[in-house]
Amino acid sequence: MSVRKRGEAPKRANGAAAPAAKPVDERTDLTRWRLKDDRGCQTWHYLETAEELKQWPMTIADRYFLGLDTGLPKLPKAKTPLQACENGIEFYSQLQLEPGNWACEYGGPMFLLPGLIIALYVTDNRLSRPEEIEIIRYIFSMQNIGSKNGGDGGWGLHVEGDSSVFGTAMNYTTLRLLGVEAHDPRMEKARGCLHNLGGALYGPHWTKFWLSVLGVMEWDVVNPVPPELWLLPDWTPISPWRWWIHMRMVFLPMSFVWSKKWVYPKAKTDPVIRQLRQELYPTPADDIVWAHHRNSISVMDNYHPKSWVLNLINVFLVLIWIPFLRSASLIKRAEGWAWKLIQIEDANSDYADLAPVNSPMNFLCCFIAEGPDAVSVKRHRERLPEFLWLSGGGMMMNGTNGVQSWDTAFSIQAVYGAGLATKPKYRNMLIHALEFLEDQQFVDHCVGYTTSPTYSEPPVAETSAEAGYRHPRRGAWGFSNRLQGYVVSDCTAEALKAVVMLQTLQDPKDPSKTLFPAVFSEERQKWAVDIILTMQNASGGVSSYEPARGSEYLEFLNAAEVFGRIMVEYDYPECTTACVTTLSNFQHVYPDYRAAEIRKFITRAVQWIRTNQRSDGSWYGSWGICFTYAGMFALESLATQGETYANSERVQRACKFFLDRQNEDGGWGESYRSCETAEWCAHPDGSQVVNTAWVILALLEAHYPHKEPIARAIKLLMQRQQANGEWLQEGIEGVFNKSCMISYPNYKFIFPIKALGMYARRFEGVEMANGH
Ligand code: LAN
Repeated sequence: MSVRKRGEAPKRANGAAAPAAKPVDERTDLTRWRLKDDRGCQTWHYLETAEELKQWPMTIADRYFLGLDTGLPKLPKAKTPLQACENGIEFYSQLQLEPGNWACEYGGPMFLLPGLIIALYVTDNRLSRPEEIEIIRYIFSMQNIGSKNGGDGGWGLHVEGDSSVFGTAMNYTTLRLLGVEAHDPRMEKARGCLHNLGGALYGPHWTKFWLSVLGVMEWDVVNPVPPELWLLPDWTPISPWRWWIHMRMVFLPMSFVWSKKWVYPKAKTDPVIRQLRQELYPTPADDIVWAHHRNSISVMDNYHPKSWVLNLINVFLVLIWIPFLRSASLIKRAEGWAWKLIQIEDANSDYADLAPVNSPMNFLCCFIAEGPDAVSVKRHRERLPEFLWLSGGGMMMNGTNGVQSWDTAFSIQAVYGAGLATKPKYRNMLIHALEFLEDQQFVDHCVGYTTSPTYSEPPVAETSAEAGYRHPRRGAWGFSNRLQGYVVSDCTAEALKAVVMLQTLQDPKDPSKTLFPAVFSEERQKWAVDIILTMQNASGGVSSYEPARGSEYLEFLNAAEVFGRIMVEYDYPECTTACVTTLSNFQHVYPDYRAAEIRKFITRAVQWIRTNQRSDGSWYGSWGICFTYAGMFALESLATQGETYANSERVQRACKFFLDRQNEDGGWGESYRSCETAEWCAHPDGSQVVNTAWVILALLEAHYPHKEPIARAIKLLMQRQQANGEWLQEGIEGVFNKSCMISYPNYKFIFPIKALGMYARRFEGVEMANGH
């Protein structure tokens, strides 16, 4: 990937000298882009020369991701659900990448690119020009224009959201930093929208943070982010190590930069920054009393208003703590410890970091602490592009550095669940996927863990400062890849489940043999189980990255305004089910390993699932939209205990919840508003393939006895399938923090494939090839 320092040719002195070509209308030649997947590290490359193009041909997957014609043939029309399932696999298998994983765009949030572009800008770095051109194109393609969300010209928190100050101020700024002119009609429209919302001053905390770094705002406008909190003894109930991992890992670098009050050194002279100071506010920036606007926030951004407790704390910090008590020595100690923790995070992930919010921030911290030429800065700069993803609509920033392990585990499970894993045709694909998972399991401990007082074998959930507060990780999987290195409970469980499924599959011709190579040793499967066993909360439920470490009362300190339920870990039916079903499968294979603990884990977890059901029969989903997603998982958990429609009032209620909401056409469609409001909201576009597949799977798990409603839903999946076996993209599928949506494009393959195959086995007498 070519890296150009700002100021180098072609000359674009920060917008002072306008670029020769109009950047807004530029686009690159999509046929020159290639996705490189190096053991799960994914980057997009633009090939400049004919020679390069010859050396590196385009793959079907490249073409698919870029929205170009894949040239894949029409398949014989599916007459049965099983044939539709196989046609789906036929298409989907073409998207498997060289190392054995699946990939996809993972966009949705509209606040990620701005952090990256601002961090690069203030450190005098640039992306390559083709990347910049495609980013500009993407941001414009996500603008609310025409019929999109009222067409007011702004951007929302996420791609489908209504315009907010966060979305609009940040994306407007990004476009300007990338060279788009203020008089571009789309920018004028965006400014109008921003001013109507009150201007950038009415943005949430993260807007104020980044714009202060850029020198477009002044630090007085930012509510305090004191790194001193990291000095609190670990036993205090509000210590940051107890917060949800994403919040503490964003708070960490943010507190370092806030404490330094660091500002882009050229802010005063850079014409674009001076212009932005005029463009982002309805009144001239020089007249603004910044300190008066710490709490200014537009209604469109105020999803989770700050609590009175937090407001009080902020008053104390601003009026008393900062001016009178925050001594120089304390500041030094706090910044020093925060810096140490930042270095641990960088070391543990080879500078990839947890997510695309903290990664650019850590990059900036390294720049501030060690200067532009430091190894840390260079390595960050090299790894940041792993968050970028190119689609037909331009270049976005993914919500993580990929979906590698997660989608690959689910893909294996889909083929297995469809009863087709023994088919010779799919063998290579599955072996490849299995090998990928093998390569991605974490086999090393975190920095400082083995020498910490909390080290234990098998591991326990305890953590300590010496371990960088990390949860033990050896044997686990993350959501993306091995280098990122963060344990996720359900990613570990779903990956292990896929491994156990394949490695125990009997050869149909000779049942004394297994069909797949034993890529995983028994020991490495047991490591994964050891990790899962550390994940359970006192409630019996399971959270995402760690068991809950703090009380829900910490939500009083939620300062982000735009998200809900972010301060601590919660119990999730999705994560809980993944662990229950995996442990239960594992126990069948290794009945003696930690047997009593596994049984206890499962019993308590399923009990939690039962208590988490709402009176209308549903479960609220936190990571997919929404009741359709969680219901599928919860019913799978209950099924492991033999609790089904025939014997459980609870399961009957759950089925009724879904059947009451089935559309005329046989499908289900659920809007992301369900996540925001915690009430069922029908999708405005009607039935969605992914929601429909989830409900089919839920009803199948429930052993719902009547074929008719499920058959109608299956028909919808078959009707929506294209001649080449694919399904087309519909509404967004995923969510986090209640308010932000994120896309899972492979779900439209994974879940219909699984649903069609399972249905065929259940209702159409298709023999189960899995040896069940
Ligand atoms: C993800 C993506 C995957 C997701 C599942 C595995 C599906 C879930 O079951 C557990 C939680 C997890 C791992 C998850 C947590 C939050 C993430 C990392 C994301 C939704 C992807 C993006 C999001 C992250 C917080 C985005 C950065 C934004 C901040 C507010 C810091």
